[in-house]
Amino acid sequence: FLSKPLTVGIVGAAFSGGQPRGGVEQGPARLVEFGLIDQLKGLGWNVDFDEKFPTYEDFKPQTENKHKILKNVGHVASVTKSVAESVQKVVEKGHLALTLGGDHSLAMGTVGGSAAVHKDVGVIWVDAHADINTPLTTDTGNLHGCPVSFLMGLEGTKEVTELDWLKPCLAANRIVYIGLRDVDAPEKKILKDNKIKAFSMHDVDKHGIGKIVEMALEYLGRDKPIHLSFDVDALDPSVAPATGTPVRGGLTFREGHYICEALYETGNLVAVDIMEVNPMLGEQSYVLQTIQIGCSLARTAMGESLL
Ligand code: 5AB
Ligand code: MN
Ligand code: MN
Ligand code: MN
Repeated sequence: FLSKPLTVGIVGAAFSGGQPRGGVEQGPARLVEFGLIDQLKGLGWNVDFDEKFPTYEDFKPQTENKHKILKNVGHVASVTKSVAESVQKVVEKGHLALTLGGDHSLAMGTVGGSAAVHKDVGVIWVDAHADINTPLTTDTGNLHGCPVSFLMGLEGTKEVTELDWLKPCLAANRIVYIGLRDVDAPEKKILKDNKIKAFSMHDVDKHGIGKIVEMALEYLGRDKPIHLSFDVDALDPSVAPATGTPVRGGLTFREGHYICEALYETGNLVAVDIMEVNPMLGEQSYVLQTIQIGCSLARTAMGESLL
C-alpha cells in the first residue's frame, strides 16, 4: 500500500482536550526533540515533517463546549477533523502516516483519515483500555475513552452533532484489541454484543504475543491495509510510566515491540499512532524512559529490528 521510495508523513498532534491531565500535548514535541526524525531517516525513510506543530488551542470554541456528560466536545471535534484531513492527505500519497499524540481521542481523526482512503482498513488497537464508551455509557465524560464508539457510530454517538464531521467508518469486525485489562462494565457488554475481537492480557499470557499477533492478522486479513493505534498505557507502567491512565499488569518491553515488528513485517501498515505519552507525569528519568519507548515503538514499526 505504500509507494517507493518509502516516505513517512509525521502528524504532530499536540492535544490534551480528550482527558483532564495537562502535559500530554507536549508528547509530540518531546518525541521529536529526542531525535525521532533523524532516527527514522537513519532507517532509510524519507521523512515529511513540518517543523512546527499546529497549536490546537486556536481550535478552541468560544462558547459552551460540553455535550451532556461529554467534556470539550467542540474542541475535540475541530481538532480531530483537522487531524483526519492531515492523515488522509499523507495516506492518499501512499505514505505512512505517523501520528504523535496527544491523547487517544485523536484516533477519531487518525482512523477517520486512514479509513477515508482505505475502506477496508483493519485497526489493531493496542491499549489497556477499550476506548469504546459511548455518550450513554461513559462515567468520566473523557473523550479519550470513547473514540472507537464514534468511529463505529454506536448508539448515542449520532446525537453528538458537534462530532458529525465523522461518519461511521469502522465496522465492528475491522478492529482487534491487544493488551486489554481495564475495561468498564458497559464496554464489556458492547464488545460482546458486537462480537468484537479482543485479546486481553489474559490471552497474551495464555497464547504468547507471537500467536496473538498471528491471530489478529488472520482475523483482519493478510492482504488488508493495517492501522496500528498504540496507546503507551498498554505497556506495563514499569516500562512506560509517564502516561495519564496507567494500569499494572501490562505488556513487557519486548511484547510491545514485537507487535510493532510483526506488523512492519506484513508490509501492510498504512498508519501508526503513538499516543498518550505525557512528559509532565512523574520523575525526569521516568519521563525520559517513556519518551525513549515512544520513539523505539515507532522505529520498530518502521523496520528497525529487521535483520
Ligand atoms: B485511554 C475510562 N474507561 O472511559 C474512561 O487512555 C478510561 O485512551 C479511558 O485508553 C482511558 O474514562 C482512555 C475509565
Ligand atoms: Mn487509549
Ligand atoms: Mn489506555
Ligand atoms: Mn491513557
